[in-house]
Amino acid sequence: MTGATINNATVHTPTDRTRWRLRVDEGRQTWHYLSEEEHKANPQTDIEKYWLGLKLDAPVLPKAKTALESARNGLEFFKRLQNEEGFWSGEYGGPMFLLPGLVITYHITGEKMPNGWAQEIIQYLFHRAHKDDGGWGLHIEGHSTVFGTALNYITLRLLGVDAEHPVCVRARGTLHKLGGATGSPSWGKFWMAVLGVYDWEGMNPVPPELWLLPHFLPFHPGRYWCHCRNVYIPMSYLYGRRATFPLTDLTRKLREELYTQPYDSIPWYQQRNNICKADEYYPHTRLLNFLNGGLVMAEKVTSRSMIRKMALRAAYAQVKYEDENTHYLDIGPVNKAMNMLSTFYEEGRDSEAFQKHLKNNIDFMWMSSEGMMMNGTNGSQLWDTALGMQGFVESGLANEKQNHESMKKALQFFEAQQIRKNPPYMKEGYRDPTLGAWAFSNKHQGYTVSDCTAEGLKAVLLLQKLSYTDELVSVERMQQAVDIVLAMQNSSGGFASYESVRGPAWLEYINPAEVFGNIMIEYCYPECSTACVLGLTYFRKQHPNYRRDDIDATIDRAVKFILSDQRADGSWYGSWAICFTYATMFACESLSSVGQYYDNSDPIRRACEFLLSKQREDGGWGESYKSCEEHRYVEHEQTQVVQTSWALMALMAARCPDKAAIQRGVRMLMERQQPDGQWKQEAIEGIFNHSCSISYGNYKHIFTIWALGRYGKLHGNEAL
Ligand code: LAN
Repeated sequence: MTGATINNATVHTPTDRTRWRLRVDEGRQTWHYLSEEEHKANPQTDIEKYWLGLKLDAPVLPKAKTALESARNGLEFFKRLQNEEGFWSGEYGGPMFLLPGLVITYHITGEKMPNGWAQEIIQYLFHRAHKDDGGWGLHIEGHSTVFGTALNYITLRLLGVDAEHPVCVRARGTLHKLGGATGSPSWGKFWMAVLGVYDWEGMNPVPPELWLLPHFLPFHPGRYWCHCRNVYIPMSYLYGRRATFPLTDLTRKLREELYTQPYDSIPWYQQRNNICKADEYYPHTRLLNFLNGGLVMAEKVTSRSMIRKMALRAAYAQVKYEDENTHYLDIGPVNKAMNMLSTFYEEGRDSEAFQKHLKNNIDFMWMSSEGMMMNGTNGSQLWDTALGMQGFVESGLANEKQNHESMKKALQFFEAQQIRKNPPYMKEGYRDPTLGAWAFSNKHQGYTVSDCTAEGLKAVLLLQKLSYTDELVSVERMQQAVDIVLAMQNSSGGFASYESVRGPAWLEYINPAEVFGNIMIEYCYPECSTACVLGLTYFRKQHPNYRRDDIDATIDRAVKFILSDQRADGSWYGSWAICFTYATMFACESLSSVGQYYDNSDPIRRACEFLLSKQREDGGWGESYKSCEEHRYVEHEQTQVVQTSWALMALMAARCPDKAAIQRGVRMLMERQQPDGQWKQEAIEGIFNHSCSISYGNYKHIFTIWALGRYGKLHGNEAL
């Protein structure tokens, strides 16, 4: 078998895992492959060993007899993973459509990847190829699809893996069984077209002219959900100029490998709406197909006109605003690669902008025992740390001497990561204010998220109340965070994710992405709404005079929204983690914060009954990501510590009188705890857009400690 060589090793060989280091710098987290000498001078830390799956010497802890002891042991272990800046890093993979964009972009721009990347990306894809058919899906737990299989096959080939390597042979077989790459969803068609292995004629138009329309129109792209908007900006730019990589020997071969018939015989125009059934989650509506038909005709005129030139300028201006507003990190990994490619075409490889892009790709890369993946964002630093803190404080563990240092460091992190200004191109780039907000990852990416701001605020309020911490975040700065949250409420009373809802619901009828649901506009979520209710409630308790009427009214309306979102069976549908268990926990938290409990609230009673009806033999709960896809509760084959923690937290917040059920759940968590205090990774925890799962590698520690701590606080130190 042949294979390209990197540093004298074939591309198929893993790197020396003991040479990887995770650096942190002002909230950024980046993995580096060190040389032999550098590596010897810097011993690996527990954090690196843990995430690389190497053995670490965490001591065996005294066996926990009570829930609080178990939480304490959990925190003892988890603290080992906190870094010197006070935050927790973590794996945030899951989606299988991110690496291909990056690798295709490196290939087209002729850039070399940093040491170790190519080898480890190959390892990751080898590891993640499905055992049964050798293909890849939309996400790590999903069945093989054309999107996953075609794009990851291309990735392996571009990185130097031979077409006759057994992994490629099997994947190609599966791709052909699925009908070949012509059946790819539109985002896959796009990446293949820029690489020159798919014909642009086989893709529905993504006209940059949309950016020339007046903003008052309800379908103006400035009104889309920011993730959707930011993907279609560079996509429209690259489509509009039909940016295509010139044919090479390798891409000529790919043209032969990806399809079930000769490339030149494919009727491209007919492939526009050819989406493999295995891929389709949200089929095209008739309205969308009709509009696309019109756009194809319009394209014949506009693509050669002056208007196109103006439109490309307008679209590229949006690329620049996004890059400048986010320090060239961009909102997520999809537009990160597309913006970098757009910059290459518009400004060239030597431009400062392109070099800035190149430098920041590393923020998205995550090294693991399986190899290197691309994270769903540039990390989940703020989110994980803010959630963690709340459990540590609630349980009382934060007051114990051995934890003071850890809490102080976390507070420093929140202080350092609060965003202190608005984006430089706010109005032009259709952005909302960020002054006072917290982002999901760090301030450099710098997008306000409603619930991250609220959770950040809550964590600061809790930490600054501890007897041994200083006031690092002034009242004025907390008020700025409150202002951000208050401004984000929607007319329904609910809170959306990054912005308030800007466009009409019917825009979803023209959702062209086929593989995701609910991506066109913002929606209100019980999870985000709860975080905002709680953030404001905590703030009001400590600072009762600031914007009191606004805060009271906002909380009232948000609670009404949460009540209105309850389903007939007593549950809530969760959009950001799996699924009914997750959202029901949030809803119980907010309702109990306004005095609704099992004995005085019918919605809470129904929520508890729903959760109790899903408890399993071993005392735990276990829900599959299929719940999110199918919008009905689907059991996972195994119970999960993370969902068990969510259910327990909900039942305890609701003051559910069935103590025996709660105790059974608590016991299950304690039984799964390892002698060194950690919990092992189980099934994937998160989800987005109804169809794609995503890992929250820290949840197995954050929520177990929180649930056990809550039990300890409620019931004292009783032996279990
Ligand atoms: C996230 C991650 C965090 C998540 C919470 C804060 C948990 C949530 O409460 C609000 C929404 C938010 C911020 C969120 C939105 C969508 C994201 C960014 C993701 C799930 C992580 C990855 C996903 C992003 C859209 C992935 C790229 C895919 C596209 C469809 C562009």
